[in-house]
Formats: sequence, structure tokens, C-alpha cells
Amino acid sequence: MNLLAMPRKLADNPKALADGLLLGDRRAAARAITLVEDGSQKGTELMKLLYPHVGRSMVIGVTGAGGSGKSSLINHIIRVFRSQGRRVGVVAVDPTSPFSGGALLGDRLRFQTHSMDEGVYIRSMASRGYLGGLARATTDVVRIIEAMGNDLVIVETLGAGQDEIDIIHVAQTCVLVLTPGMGDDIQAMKAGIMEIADLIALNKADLDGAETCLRSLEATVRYGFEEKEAAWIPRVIPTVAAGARTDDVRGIEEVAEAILAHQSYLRESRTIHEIQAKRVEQELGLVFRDEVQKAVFKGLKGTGKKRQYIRAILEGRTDPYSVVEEVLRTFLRV
Ligand SMILES: Nc1nc2c(ncn2[C@@H]2O[C@H](COP(=O)(O)OP(=O)(O)O)[C@@H](O)[C@H]2O)c(=O)[nH]1
Ligand SMILES: [Mg+2]
Repeated sequence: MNLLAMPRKLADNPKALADGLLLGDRRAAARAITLVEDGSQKGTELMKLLYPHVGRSMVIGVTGAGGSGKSSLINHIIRVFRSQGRRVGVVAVDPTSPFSGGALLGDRLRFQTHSMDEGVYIRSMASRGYLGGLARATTDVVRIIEAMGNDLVIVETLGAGQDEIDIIHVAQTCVLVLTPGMGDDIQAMKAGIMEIADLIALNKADLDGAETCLRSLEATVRYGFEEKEAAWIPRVIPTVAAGARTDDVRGIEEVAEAILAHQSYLRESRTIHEIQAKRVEQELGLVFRDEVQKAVFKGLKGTGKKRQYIRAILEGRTDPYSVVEEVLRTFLRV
């Protein structure tokens, strides 16, 4: 199906796009993602058509500070999973980049090894400009990439703000990327390990201080998980994801293996069902917030009421909370 040759109206037909992307058509996926990012009604229609086909992929989060080597690591992990015949999708989210072009270009270079491979689909999210917020847009994009039939979806995020924490919860298995010399922020690091890590990649293991850092991380894990007899104990894997020579790269197979081991654990222990339920709960919240707001604003359109409310708030006759209560009472009869 050549979407580019289609008249625009037909190309944006949710049913045609859904059919295309369920067969793995990349241009259909790109159009679909644009529709969803624009927050259009067609995007919503499309998501409804796709939803019966999602939930079968392994969703892997890779999180850590900017510059810790997440993109480099993912680039190599893709290679391992591809050699096993698995289809891989990647969503890269980096909202700190001052303008999306910069980070995207960097990521494109790092990921370009796979640009000719039909079994790899990579999408970078822009820093801002999503009507329903970054977390909502990312959730939808992950679902679209699942619906394309990818065996794995890897989500790269910074472990920083609330939006990113929301995004991490999309993942079933979370790889926390740390580097030697992060010691100054050890408390934050420990909190991250306890809260989100299913495995830890100590990247840049070629740098000074890697041995000490590795021992300290292992001690943290031992103290935090083993002594509490946790059912799953994160492995700490030293990795080198970039170096002067390709033979410098190491630890990648171990990371891929640990990801699959965690996925097996989730399925055997049936923990996967809890994770999936939590994800749907979060998704429901994000979609709900967004759609209710859209519906209410649509209802107010042309009535001049929105402007009246704003004026009333500015003049101190009411406040945003009372306005929302009143609007909800009118529209939802709550
Ligand atoms: N020395 C060393 N440098 C690395 C390693 N992994 C990545 N880098 C470099 O660190 C920089 C940031 O990498 P990037 O993958 O973009 O990090 P991200 O921001 O976490 O995605 C790049 O210049 C990489 O070449 C590593 O294992 N060792
Ligand atoms: Mg990156």
C-alpha cells in the first residue's frame, strides 16, 4: 500500500491506517502517530481499532541520566534481539533537549545502523507540543508500535520529571542505566534502584572507578532486595556501549539475557497481569483527563462562556476550582 500516493483524506482514514499498520506498514504507522500526537478525533478512532491488537509485546524501559549511554546501549541491544529474529520497536523520549532537532539527530546517528532493517522501527518524541501531555502521547505511540507486531518495544526515557516517571510505568521490565562517578547523588540513585530497577546496567565500565561503583551497587542491591527476600533480585551488569574500537563493547548479551529472564519471571509468577492492569489503569487516567477536557471545551466553544469564566476569575469573583466544579455539574451532571 503506497500511502504517499493516496489522496490525503484517504491516507488519514483510521480504518485504512489501522489495516496498514497491523501489517507492519511503516508509513501507515508514521501517519497514525502524527494523528495521535495532534490529539485529533481520527487519532482516537484509530486507537480504538488498534486496541484489540495490543498487549502482546514485551515492553522494556531504559532509563537513566542524560549522557549515561542509553541510546548507545539500546543500539546494541537491538542488534542482539534482531539476531534472535525478534522484531523491535523503539520510542526515544528526551524532553530536556532544548530543541527536538538536536537530540533527534544524535539519536538518529546512534540508531542508524538499523535504519535499513525492516524489523526495527524507531520513533523519537518531540520535547513538547502534545495536547494531552507527553505521557499520554508516549503511551499511545507505544501501543501503536505494539500493534505493528513488534516482539519488543523499548522505551528510552530520562529518569527525571513526573512525565518520565509516568512513562516508566508503561514498561514491564525497567533497565536502569548508571555510570561510575555518579556517587555524589547516591541517595537518589538508591531510591531509583529500589523503586524502578529490574536490572541495572553499569555503563561506561571502561572508565575509572567502575570496579568500586560496581561493588557499591551490588551491596545496595544485596541490602535492598536479598535481605528482604524479594522474589526478583536485579542483576548489576557492567557494560561498555561505546568505545574507540568495536571490541571494546561488552555486557550487551548479558543485558539482553537478563531482560528475557525478567520477562520469563513475570510470566511464570503471573506478576505480568498486575503490571498490565496497572498500565491500563494509568492509561485510563491519562485518556480520561484528556478526553474530558476536550469534550468540555468543545461544549463551551462558541458560547462565549470560557472567556466569561476567565474574566470572572481575573476579577476575583470566582476561581478555577469553582469554575471546574460548575462546568462538570453542567456537563456531566455529577
Ligand atoms: N567511555 C564510554 N562512553 C560511552 C559509553 N556508552 C556511551 N558512551 C558515550 O556517552 C555519550 C552519550 O551517549 P548516549 O547513548 O547518547 O547517552 P543517552 O543520553 O543516555 O542516550 C556518547 O558520546 C557515547 O559515545 C561507554 O560505555 N563508555
Ligand atoms: Mg539518548
